[in-house]
Amino acid sequence: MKLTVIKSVLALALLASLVAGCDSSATTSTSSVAIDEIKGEETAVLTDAPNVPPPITRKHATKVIVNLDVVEKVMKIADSTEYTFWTFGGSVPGKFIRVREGDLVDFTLKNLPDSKLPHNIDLHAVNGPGGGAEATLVAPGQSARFQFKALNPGLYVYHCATGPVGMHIANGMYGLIMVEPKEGMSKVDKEFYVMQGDFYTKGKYEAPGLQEFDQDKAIQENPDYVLFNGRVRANTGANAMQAKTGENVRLFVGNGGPNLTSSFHVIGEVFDKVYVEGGDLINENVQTTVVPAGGSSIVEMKLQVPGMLNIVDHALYRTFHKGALAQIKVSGDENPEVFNKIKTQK
Ligand SMILES: [Cu+2]
Repeated sequence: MKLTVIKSVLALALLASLVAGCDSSATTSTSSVAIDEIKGEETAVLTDAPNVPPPITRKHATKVIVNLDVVEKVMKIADSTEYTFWTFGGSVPGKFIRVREGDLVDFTLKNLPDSKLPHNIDLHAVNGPGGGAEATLVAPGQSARFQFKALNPGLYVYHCATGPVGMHIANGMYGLIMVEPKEGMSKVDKEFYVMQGDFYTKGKYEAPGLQEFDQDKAIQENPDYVLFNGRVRANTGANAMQAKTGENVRLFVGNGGPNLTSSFHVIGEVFDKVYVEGGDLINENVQTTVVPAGGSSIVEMKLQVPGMLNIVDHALYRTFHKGALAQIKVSGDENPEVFNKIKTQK
């Protein structure tokens, strides 16, 4: 009799635990489906540097259609110097792509008919073979399509991975894709896209005319140009990025390489926040942040005083002799509590 009772109690306990187990697994799987459930579809807004697409405001995952063209074209690398760039979308760096964690990205890469070579794309945000490289290898005039789930939030480099890979990257084939976390990013006043790359030409820095790629210099990691946004003075002077005092500015920073690591620095400002390597880790009060080749960083700074902010690679020969300079023009009232030049009597 006693044994029967014990057995019944045990059976009930087992049943209860099974039911509880079922319940908890049912809850987990339901909530994970709810987070990632794809509702509707939209076509991605793609932008050229220094512009970024608007922040994502939707609270659900969707199918994001990305159409990116590979364009081989001659452009100025300096005022009197031309270079045959290979690009994602017609400029260097390539188009900025912005999606949300959990989105299904439906990606089509088209290699324009007048290209001379096959190309593909490896997006570092992809969990899958070659980051999409195998699925997207396309000859001139062809296109290829694949889908991936944006599982990991963060700022990721994408690049061409067609051999010789170093050469395709050295010719400008890289850009950034931001996967916003599902809870969104903090609000800021301005956002800009700044991407570094190193370039290797037969002629010296700013030698006039159309310059060819120099393989030996690339192997020696001895670039003639180290540039922000693909051109000497791309975003300086009249083309500087614009902001105002009191604004909080976010820079999405990438480094295509192919070779150099960037010591990314803004002269006359402090990074209040750095998303280290473009991931979740936030560092605060940083002077110079490392951006490796094939890596990224997100930096934020509240602009305190007016003037021209110089964005540099603090390996400074690259800035003064190889072109690594971009600028943010800050307008607004002086703020003598933060910075005040004292007049001295002679
Ligand atoms: Cu390529």
